Amino acid sequence: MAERSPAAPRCAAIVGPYLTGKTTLLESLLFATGAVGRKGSAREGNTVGDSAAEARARKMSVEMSAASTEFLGERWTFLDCPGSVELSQEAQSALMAADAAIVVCEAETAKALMLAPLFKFLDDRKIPHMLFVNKIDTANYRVREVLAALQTVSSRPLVLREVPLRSTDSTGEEIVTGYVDLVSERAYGYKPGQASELIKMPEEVASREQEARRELLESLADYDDKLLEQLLEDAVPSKDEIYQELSKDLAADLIVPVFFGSAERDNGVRRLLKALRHEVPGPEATAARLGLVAEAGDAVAQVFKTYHMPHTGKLSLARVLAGKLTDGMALGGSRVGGIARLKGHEMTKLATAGVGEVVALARMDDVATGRLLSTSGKAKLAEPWPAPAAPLFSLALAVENRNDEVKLTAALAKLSEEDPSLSVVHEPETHELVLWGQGEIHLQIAADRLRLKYNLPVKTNRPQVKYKETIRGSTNQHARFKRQSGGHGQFGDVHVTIAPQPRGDGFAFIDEIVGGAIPRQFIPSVEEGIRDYLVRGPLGFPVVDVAVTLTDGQYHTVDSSDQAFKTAGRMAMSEGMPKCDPVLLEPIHQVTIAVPNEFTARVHGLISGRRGQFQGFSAKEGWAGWDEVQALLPQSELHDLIVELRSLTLGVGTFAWKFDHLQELTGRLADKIVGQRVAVAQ
Ligand SMILES: Nc1nc2c(ncn2[C@@H]2O[C@H](COP(=O)(O)OP(=O)(O)O)[C@@H](O)[C@H]2O)c(=O)[nH]1
Ligand SMILES: [Mg+2]
Repeated sequence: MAERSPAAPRCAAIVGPYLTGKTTLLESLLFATGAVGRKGSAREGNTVGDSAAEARARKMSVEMSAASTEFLGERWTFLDCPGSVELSQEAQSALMAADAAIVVCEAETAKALMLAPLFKFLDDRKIPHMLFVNKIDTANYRVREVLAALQTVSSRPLVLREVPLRSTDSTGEEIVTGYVDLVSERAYGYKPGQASELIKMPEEVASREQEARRELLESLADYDDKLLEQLLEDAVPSKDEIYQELSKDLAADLIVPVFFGSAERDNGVRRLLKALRHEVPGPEATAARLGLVAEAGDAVAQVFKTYHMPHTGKLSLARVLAGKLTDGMALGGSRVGGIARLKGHEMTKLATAGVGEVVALARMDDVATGRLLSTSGKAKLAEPWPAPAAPLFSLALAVENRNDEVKLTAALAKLSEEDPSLSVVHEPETHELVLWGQGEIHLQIAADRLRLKYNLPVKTNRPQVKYKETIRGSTNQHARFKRQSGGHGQFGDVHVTIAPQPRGDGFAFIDEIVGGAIPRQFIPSVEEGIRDYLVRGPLGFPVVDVAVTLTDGQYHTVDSSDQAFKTAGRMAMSEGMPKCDPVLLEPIHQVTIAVPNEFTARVHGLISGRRGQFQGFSAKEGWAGWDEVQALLPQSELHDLIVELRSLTLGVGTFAWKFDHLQELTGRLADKIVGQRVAVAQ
């Protein structure tokens, strides 16, 4: 290929399911490019990608990690993303900022479905991506079988860029020992920890190589008439032409080139690097993909991740999409208080950062993830930023030391700034601080952070369900509050009728006092006393849907007061309510469960097993082969729904929910809930 001037800094996100070897691949990419002298390993927990204490503690990636390196004179930033479905928001943010994605998967067929949501995101947003089939050293399936399985979940054709060379090892197992590059038609033998060596093409692979090359060219010809004509005439396109087609089709997300190798053994990694170098589009193409509109001369940076570091404070990770950033400049209304390039937790200060760079901007206090910063303040992206994932799982948090409550609130604000799929709610009814997120692991990582980063050990509990209670019967109740203590006494006397209201109508207070049986000015106090009572009814829960009519009463010119009538109102309720056949109300949510349709029948079982009411299902719009099941489910059954749903569906099933109505709950379950409530109160 012709010599070219160095390209602008580029950025690739490393994404894919959990444990496929992404962090190991990053380590191998850094090693191959000389950014690290000695490779860390995921098993030993000393990789660049997993340098956070929480990652080390859990032996898994817990957040996006950026590492910058140089390959053949060109700058690259790799974004190692966590693979857990519970942390997919991180990957989405990284993909927005990257020029391309390296999708890492294992040489497996059974788990292909796990890639469906990721491919969908990439294709919906036309993000260039290549596939790296990792762990080829221990593969149980052939690359072709893996591709066939993965093709069922990718809307774009997966196109092999290389074919494996195999031989039999000493134990009689067939292993992959190298590859043939389908464009250059050169064969390479793997060498552990080193670049592969050029070898003579083994004769027995020649026909397979020819066939695979033909398939590659045919895939490319689907998007290029000139190439199609050439193929029909049996002409052979030049290598340069093929490389150009590959770059063009990758940039437009028309095809997904497929590579394989072993990140752990550094096999196939330099091949991947070369493909990145030659085929991945630059930051201008990414700005165009995102629909950047900026004024001439504007410096523009997209913030795609926020970190709060113990010593450096807030860092906003940003991709420069236009112009040049300078330390100290005003950008999007904030002053840039430092620019640094990252390699995991290692930072290198820069005075400026040009187009394509991925840098951490320090002390941009008012800047949040997703913000597009520009000097003019007017730059815009047409592409919408991914919405924060809706909450699916929650835990109530309590600090072990009560004095730490203020610190906890501040730390949680930082955590949810770092991770928009995490949110915090103060529940006034239950007095709980509830942390919402994407699953059990997600929230445990948050708890780890509180402990390790903020020195705030917390206890986590299943949050209380917001039960309510109401009544099914009515009663007339008289109550008199009278106290004679020395000079000034207290006197209030009320007659009320307590009756149920239709579901959802709430509380009503009706004043039917005529002829001044209770003077006007005391009536609001009666209502206040009644409302006070409603906070906790006879079953121990907030009371709803009750009408109280004040029908009659008496007063005393000297001894009556606001306080006396308030107490009388309250007394009338606590004496009258237990006679009105109280009943527990449980919140019922409207739930929409989304799953690949092979699991729809099982979702039925899941709903009935959780006291749910199946309402119907339909094809999920825009998701080929997926269904959406509608159901009504009690809130108490929603707590770990996502856990069971994921275990049924290889992790891809999800749901959306919203409160629908309150429903009477009687019988053993109700007795148990009330019993527990009474026990807590005593
Ligand atoms: N056999 C084999 N194991 C690998 C390879 N790459 C990674 N692993 C192992 O797979 C596990 C998960 O690796 P990691 O990089 O943390 O995966 P991630 O969750 O995708 O970041 C670790 O135990 C690695 O040692 C590989 O190429 N071959
Ligand atoms: Mg990882």
